[in-house]
Formats: sequence, structure tokens, C-alpha cells
Amino acid sequence: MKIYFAGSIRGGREDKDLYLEIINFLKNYGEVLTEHVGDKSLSSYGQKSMTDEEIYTKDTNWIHEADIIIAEVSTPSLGVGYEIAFAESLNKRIVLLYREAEGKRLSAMLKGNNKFEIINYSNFEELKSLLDLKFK
Ligand code: 6K6
Repeated sequence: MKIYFAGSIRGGREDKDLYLEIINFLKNYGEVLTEHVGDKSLSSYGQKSMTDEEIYTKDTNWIHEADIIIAEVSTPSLGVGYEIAFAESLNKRIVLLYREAEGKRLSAMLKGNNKFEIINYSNFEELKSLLDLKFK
């Protein structure tokens, strides 16, 4: 299974350590195409050696190639929202991971779309068991 993991970069890197843990866990189920999302050295400025055009082309090609999109959506990100909508237009299976927190709600544009499989969780331990239930 080829997994496209999406997580916020320029939207904010507060959850970057969690992304890395999720990516490493997802490797139990298949090949994760997007390990850079968990790159601890990457700031919200999101600048590495690639141009924005190269990033867009590479990522949209990977979404075409992926069997499933798994997006961590707790930190709102325009890029992640775009990737989800792009993957939906290609009829990909889409799983959204949302960490519940007081005073915060997931966008209705995601929550209200019944094609998306949404996993609500409160910590990484719980997320691991919920992912196991889904994929094992
Ligand atoms: C190279 C190596 C590590 O980071 C880079 C350069 N930046 C990006 N590389 C690859 N994908 C990116 C990069 N910046 C954003 N994305 C894609 O958009 C990722 O797949 C994320 O899921 C999503 C994040 O969007 P923003 O709007 O939060 O940046």
C-alpha cells in the first residue's frame, strides 16, 4: 500500500514531532511517500532545495500514485486542505486524523463530507490502536 501522509508545513509546525511518530507507525502498513512532512529541521517557512513549482508537481504526482491519503488535520493548513480536495477529485481513499481539543472544531468542509473517514483521537497511543483497528 502506498500511503500519502499530509500534515501542515507552512500552516504551522507545532505538530511536527507527532507527524514523525505517525509516519513511522504508518510504515507498518505500507510505503509512506511523504517522509519529509515529519522532517524536524523543516520550519513553517518550509524552504528546502526545491522550488514551489517543483513541490507542487512532485506532490500531485505522488497523490496520483498513492492508494490512500492519510492527513493529520489538527493544525489547519491550506496545502493539506488542497491535497485532500485534489485526492477526492481522483476518488482516492481519504482518512483524516483529528486531535480533539477544547474550543476547537474541525472544519465543516471536512467533517461534513461523508466520503472521508475521520479518526478523532486524544493522544498518540489512542491513535495507534484506532489505526490498527482500521488497517489490520
Ligand atoms: C523539502 C524537503 C522537506 O520540505 C521540503 C520543501 N517543502 C515541501 N516539500 C514537499 N511537500 C510540501 C512542502 N511544503 C508543503 N508541502 C505539501 O503541502 C505537503 O505534502 C503537506 O502535506 C502540505 C502542507 O501544506 P502547507 O500549506 O501547510 O505548507
